[in-house]
Amino acid sequence: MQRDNGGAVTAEALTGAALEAGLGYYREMLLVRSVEGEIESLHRRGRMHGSFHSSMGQEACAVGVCASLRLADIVTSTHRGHGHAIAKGVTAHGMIAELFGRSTGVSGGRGGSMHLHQRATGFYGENAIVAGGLPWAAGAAWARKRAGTDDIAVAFMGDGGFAQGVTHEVLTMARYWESPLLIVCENNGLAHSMPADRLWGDPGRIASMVAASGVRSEYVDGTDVFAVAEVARGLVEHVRTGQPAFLECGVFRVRPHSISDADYLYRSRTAGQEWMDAHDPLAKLRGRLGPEAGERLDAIDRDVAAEVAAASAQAEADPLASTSDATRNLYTTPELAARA
Ligand SMILES: Cc1ncc(C[n+]2csc(CCOP(=O)(O)OP(=O)(O)O)c2C)c(N)n1
Ligand SMILES: [Mg+2]
Repeated sequence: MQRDNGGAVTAEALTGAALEAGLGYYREMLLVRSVEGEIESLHRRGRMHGSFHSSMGQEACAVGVCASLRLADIVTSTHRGHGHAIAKGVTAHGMIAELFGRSTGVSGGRGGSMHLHQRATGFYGENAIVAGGLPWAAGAAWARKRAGTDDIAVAFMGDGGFAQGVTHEVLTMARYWESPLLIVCENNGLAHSMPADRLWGDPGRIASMVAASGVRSEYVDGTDVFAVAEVARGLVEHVRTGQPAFLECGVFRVRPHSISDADYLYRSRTAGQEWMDAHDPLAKLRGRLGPEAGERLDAIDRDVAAEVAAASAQAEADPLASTSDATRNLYTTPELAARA
């Protein structure tokens, strides 16, 4: 959900505009949860293949950050990017069809789960290289500044990405060039099996390391969508003035690293469920919106379930991407294109 008004929402008042914003966040977060739930189910039933990294537990971060973005702003993502894509505007059908390898997928069925992108929504792509989206976003941010716009680029990354050299190069260049780049680090407590606290200490420490480098940096509870939206709005405003910023969101990886990962080898089998019982961002938001919103929330539940079911059925029935198109849209130069 993107709001061109910058999302005038406060954490306290849950009437009027704040209530409407909360219902919007709820719908978007539920759509992420439901699309990923459908993908998981399709995998379990042997109908969908390939890898899949669930972002369950991290929905409020994607939705809260993208609430302050415009269509013209761009987002780059990670291997765990379905939530970012949906929050930036990719539809349930476009995503599920993409993972089915259908020609109607947002990337024509050629991107799959970890390389889907959609230029029209400004979702400039997931990728499987840890922190690989940062230099893309840094280049896009600088290009936008040079073009004289106040559009910005947002790069999502994981806590593991902070150990990558490229992250520090990007921070240095973005500060030096005064690039409109917001880096959002989803600290979900693990980089595969490496606990984040062993590398970085308490949540908030990554943000404080970045702050020490001179880049404006904040930490927020990534399970509270109102808090994320509010902090992100401030940072986005700052970035639009032509400065980089950094946001660390404290979240949790509820599911195994990927659908085929044996996470019980390095943490308890019940860790995800226990965390959800106490901190589920959707349940938290539902509670916050209060019993008066109950009927509207139930209607959203029904709408989203119907939307995802229809999207999935349509996607599965759609035509497969054609193998004869396999060499289309590959990297080229004007010179090579002229010779082809
Ligand atoms: C450069 C690089 N190194 C290692 C890997 C293998 N790998 C894939 S995901 C991952 C963990 C990433 O952790 P984090 O950045 O915290 O993201 P999360 O999976 O927690 O969302 C690793 C090490 C990779 N894909 N790329
Ligand atoms: Mg992580």
